[in-house]
Amino acid sequence: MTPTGTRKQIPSTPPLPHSPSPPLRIIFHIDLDAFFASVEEVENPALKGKPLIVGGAPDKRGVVAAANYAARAFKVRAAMTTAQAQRRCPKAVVISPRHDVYRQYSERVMVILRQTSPVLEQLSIDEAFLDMTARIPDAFTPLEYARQLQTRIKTELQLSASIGIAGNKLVAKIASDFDKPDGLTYVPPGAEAAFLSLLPIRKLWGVGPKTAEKLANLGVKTIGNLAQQSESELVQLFGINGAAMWRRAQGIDNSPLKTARIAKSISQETTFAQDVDDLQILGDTLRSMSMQLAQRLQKKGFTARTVTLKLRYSDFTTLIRNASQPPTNHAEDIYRQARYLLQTHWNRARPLRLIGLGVSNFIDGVEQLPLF
Ligand code: TTP
Ligand code: MG
Repeated sequence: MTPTGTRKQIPSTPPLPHSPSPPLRIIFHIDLDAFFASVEEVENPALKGKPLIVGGAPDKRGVVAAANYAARAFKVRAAMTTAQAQRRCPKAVVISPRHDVYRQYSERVMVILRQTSPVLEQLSIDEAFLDMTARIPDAFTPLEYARQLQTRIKTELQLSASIGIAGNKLVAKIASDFDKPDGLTYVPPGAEAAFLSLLPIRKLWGVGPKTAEKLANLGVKTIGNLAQQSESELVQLFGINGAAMWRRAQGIDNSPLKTARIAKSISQETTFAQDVDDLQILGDTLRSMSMQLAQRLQKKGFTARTVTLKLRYSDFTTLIRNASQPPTNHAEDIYRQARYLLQTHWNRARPLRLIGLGVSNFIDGVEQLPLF
């Protein structure tokens, strides 16, 4: 804790003398190893073990998105130009990114994670926090349970992941990066500050290159150095960020997981270049939208009960009408309802500037978001 004398000088952080200490949490941070490159290895096992770069073409000033660990041994890193990467590792195979494929693998990983805990915050395509508080069976330690999760991802998807386990998001994320690849790092309660102390300040959230330079001028290179600074001095130098930085350097972070609401409706709409009164054109548009909605439903593993049609006339008056049916994710069913709604509700004397189609009332839905 801060000495009382210094805390008084900090206008931006309210004093917390009597606030109860937050309950102990168990947070996992899972980050896949060399994700794009690892997916390419799964898709083509002949690549395994060879230096591999996923990135833009060198002659088109492309950059490295991911390099497997064999390529990293040659100091190939993400974000360097592919040309430079090839100079460092001439033997590396270079593959153009296939984002659709990576997204599919990512979704499969997230399904496993969501089965492990529904309290999930996805941070990027290959990483997520899981709140595991009260979700680890008594027979397991957090470390053993994380190892099981790691093994499951390996067995089911052939992907290797690193997991950090700690009492908060900040430390869990730094821990997952601590022993990559295939890492498993547990920071028990009370050990946060000691774990962080030897790491460079750049590992801390909110410490960018400029802040790091300013800190280095004060002789602050490690997180431990930062933790030893006086909070008030950091506030003088960095304002409110100084106080936040000081807290993080002690390993303190009470931020909750930002769990996304699962979308419970999906919709599409088209504004026509010119107003349309041709039933054929409207029908074709609805058919193509039905096919796309069905595909999106199938991808999410949902079926929907309700189809919603939106019509906007040239004077901008807008009509929204629903019809329900047994749950479906077939384009034909959606289209049939869409046609029925169009024929029932469209005043053919009035051309349309926009048509929209949506599906909602998902069969395993929890929460309904407004359509359109
Ligand atoms: P990261 O998790 O940062 O990197 P990584 O998974 O390749 O390697 P690590 O083992 O260190 O976790 O990013 C995940 C994916 O995001 C990465 O595989 C490719 C993509 N990505 C880019 O496209 N550009 C970038 O600059 C970075 C850093 C990542
Ligand atoms: Mg990764």
